[in-house]
Formats: sequence, structure tokens, C-alpha cells
Amino acid sequence: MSVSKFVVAALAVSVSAVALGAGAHGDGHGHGQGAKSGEPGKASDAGRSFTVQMYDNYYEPESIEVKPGETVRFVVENKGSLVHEFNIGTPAMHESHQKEMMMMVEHGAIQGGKLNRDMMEMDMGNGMSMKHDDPNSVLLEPGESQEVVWKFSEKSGIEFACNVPGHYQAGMYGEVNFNSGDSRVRSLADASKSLNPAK
Ligand SMILES: [Cu+2]
Repeated sequence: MSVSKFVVAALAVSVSAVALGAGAHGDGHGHGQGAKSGEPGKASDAGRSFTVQMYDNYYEPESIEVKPGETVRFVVENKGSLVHEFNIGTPAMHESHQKEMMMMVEHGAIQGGKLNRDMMEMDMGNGMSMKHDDPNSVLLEPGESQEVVWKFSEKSGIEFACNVPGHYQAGMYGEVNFNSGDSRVRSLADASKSLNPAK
């Protein structure tokens, strides 16, 4: 992890602490507010596929470039020795998800390198469970791999992140860069179009 990334992570934590203290919540000041990070995509619409490898505690690659509106297939592999998550969302979404993940650790659903999937299915008594089945994320034990197909929206400021307690703070997140003007990206886009002529 680079030093600058650590500084950014530390800054994000302190900024969100201030926001919490002020009773504020949300990720914007009007512009783009309510816009979502995207929606579940159909595999048949995915022109491109990325392999994302998860280590302790970082991703390879550390960032990806997509076009607004593009559907991308991610093949997520856990190459580390701990449980890791791949989750697509805004920093605010990751922050609130980290609280849920903390609960999963406290209840023993996540134990270092193991997931207690029976525990995750269990009713918590209030009709809720610790099921981890959101379409924008996967939670994997070491050696597991799974796919996420995601259709990105126009909204920028999206990260893929691991919300297992402590991992985001250790730098386990990466940027989704929206790029449509760059010539290299354009040629990739053209290539994906020719693979998927229906679009
Ligand atoms: Cu992790």
C-alpha cells in the first residue's frame, strides 16, 4: 500500500467521524444525490470481464476504468489467507456496510479465514439475518472465487472495497475510474462493442 493511500484512508475516517458528530448522513451536497452506484447487470450484456484478486489486504488490480453505463463482469478470487469482500459502492455505502460486517465478526459469522455460513442464515430474532447476498458484493473464504456482474451508472466516486473490519482502513479498496475520452479506453470500448454487436 502506498503512503498516500494510507493518508487518504486516515483522512476519510476522520472526515466521516466529523460527519457523524454533526449528525449528517449521505454522500453529496445535492448534485448526484440519490444517484446509485449502478445496478445488477446481465452477464449477456457484459462486454468486458476483469479478474480481481484479493490478498491480505489489497486488490490486484488496485483500480479499474469503466465507461458510464457499462456492464462489466468481475471474476473475484480470494488469494489471501483471510475472509475478504469485493463490494461496489460509494464511500458512504462502504462505511455503513462496515458496521454490519463488524456485527458479523462479533457474532462469529466471520472468523479470520473462515465464514460460518449457517450462522449467516440464522434469524437474528428481529426478522433479520447476517446473510450476505447483495448483488453488488461477494464475501469469500480463502481459495474461493465468484462472479459479480454490475452495470455502472453515470455516478462517479465509486470504489470497490472490502468491509471486513480493519481491511478498508488498511487500504483494501480501489477506485472505479470513469473514462470515456481517453483514446486507450475508447479503443477498449470499441473492442468490447465488436465482441457484443447487439449494443
Ligand atoms: Cu479484506
